[in-house]
Amino acid sequence: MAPAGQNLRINSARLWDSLEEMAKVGPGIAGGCNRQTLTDADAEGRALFQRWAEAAGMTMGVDTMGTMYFTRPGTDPDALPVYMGSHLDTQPTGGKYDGVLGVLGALEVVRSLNDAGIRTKHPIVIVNWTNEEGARFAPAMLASGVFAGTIAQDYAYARTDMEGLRFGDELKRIGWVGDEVPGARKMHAYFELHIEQGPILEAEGKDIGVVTHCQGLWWLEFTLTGREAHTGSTPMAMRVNAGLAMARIVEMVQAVAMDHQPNAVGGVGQMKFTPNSRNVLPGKVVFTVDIRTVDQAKLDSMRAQIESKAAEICADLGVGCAVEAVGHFDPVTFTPDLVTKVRGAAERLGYSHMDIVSGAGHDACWTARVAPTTMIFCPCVDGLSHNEAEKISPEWAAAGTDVLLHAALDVAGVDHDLAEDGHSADDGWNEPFFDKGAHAAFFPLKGELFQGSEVEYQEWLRS
Ligand code: HGY
Ligand code: MN
Ligand code: MN
Repeated sequence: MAPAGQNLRINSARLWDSLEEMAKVGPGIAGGCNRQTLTDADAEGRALFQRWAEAAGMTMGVDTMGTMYFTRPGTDPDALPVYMGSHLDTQPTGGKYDGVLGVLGALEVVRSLNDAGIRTKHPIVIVNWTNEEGARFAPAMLASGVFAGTIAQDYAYARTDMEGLRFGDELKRIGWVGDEVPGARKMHAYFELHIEQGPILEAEGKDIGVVTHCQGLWWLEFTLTGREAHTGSTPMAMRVNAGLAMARIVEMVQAVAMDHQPNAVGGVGQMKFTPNSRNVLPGKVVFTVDIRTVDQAKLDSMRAQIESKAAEICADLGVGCAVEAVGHFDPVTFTPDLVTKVRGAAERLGYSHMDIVSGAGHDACWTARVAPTTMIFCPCVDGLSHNEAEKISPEWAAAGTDVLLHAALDVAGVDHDLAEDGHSADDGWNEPFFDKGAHAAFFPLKGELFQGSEVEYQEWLRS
């Protein structure tokens, strides 16, 4: 007989409805999303998710970085929880699925377990990490970095956006400063479902990416200092042109990345001219170079070459050059045992799959430092992401979430499948039962969870 719960599938229509509902919060201008971290839209998305998770019988905890944790009790209160999640914040011109699929896919797992009346030995916790994107406040994966102990919270709170607003002040303004110490929670395992954000799975015709590694990353913020001068009346020989230096550095970054092929990338996505007036040569140019590769030696070599060549370019032009690393993590190897669980779940479920390295960074890159961790990918159309036209299919979303469900069940342990007692979600049965161990009552088909003593539970039943 298949292990308990093995015939379970998530409710694909309900998952898709949740994705579409969340996408209405902080809409973009071209069909995607602009729900940047710590904005009012982010606050609205957090509140919506809290309502959904609490309706699924989960209880919320929040840490001082605003990261949200929702717990579904297990039957063994001493067992460390199995965590799963991702992020609800988006790029300014983001898609509907980057990060969101991982958070709402985890919710769908819990909803499906509730429907089926399945209790797990280990508790299950869903996580929404604050500021994964790093678009408004660098670096990316900020809250998970604080959780993993690799970024100091004071540093995080002091980060400012392009308008000079501080992370700590904005978190307070939207009312999501929690009381938990980041990292105090211990994880039995962490799973992150995410869209691939690249073209490989779709091109190979695969439903599931079994993620084995993630590229390492440097974000090098350059501040070039020129001399503000009239673009019309300043002779070419008299210019101290920070804009020209920036252009040469961008070209050089492209060349360095190409010299480190295969499997290395480099580019610039953000720059700021000051005073940014069309007829004034910039006095200051600030931009961030983003370089990535899964090979540690290459990552270090690219950084060293870019910094030394940039200094030469600026010296040639008499432009001041300062550089600060504002984001970094080394290449990540995910936990082989969990990778095997993901691969096994895909196989049992009959989904085509392939091993893959993540090009993008994820919160899992930091949790991998403190707990057994792995990721599950689903394809995305043309590999497009960080673009409002980001697209996945309901089938891909469902397949990835089914694999999340079964890989997590493999680790969390099915302690009791009420279906074995002849009950199922179809017969409308919703006889509650009280779990002495978990101190939790369970209303399987309503997804409600009462937590308290048996006496309180009896009173609750009579209420
Ligand atoms: O930059 C990244 O890879 C992620 O989207 N934050
Ligand atoms: Mn993401
Ligand atoms: Mn992203």
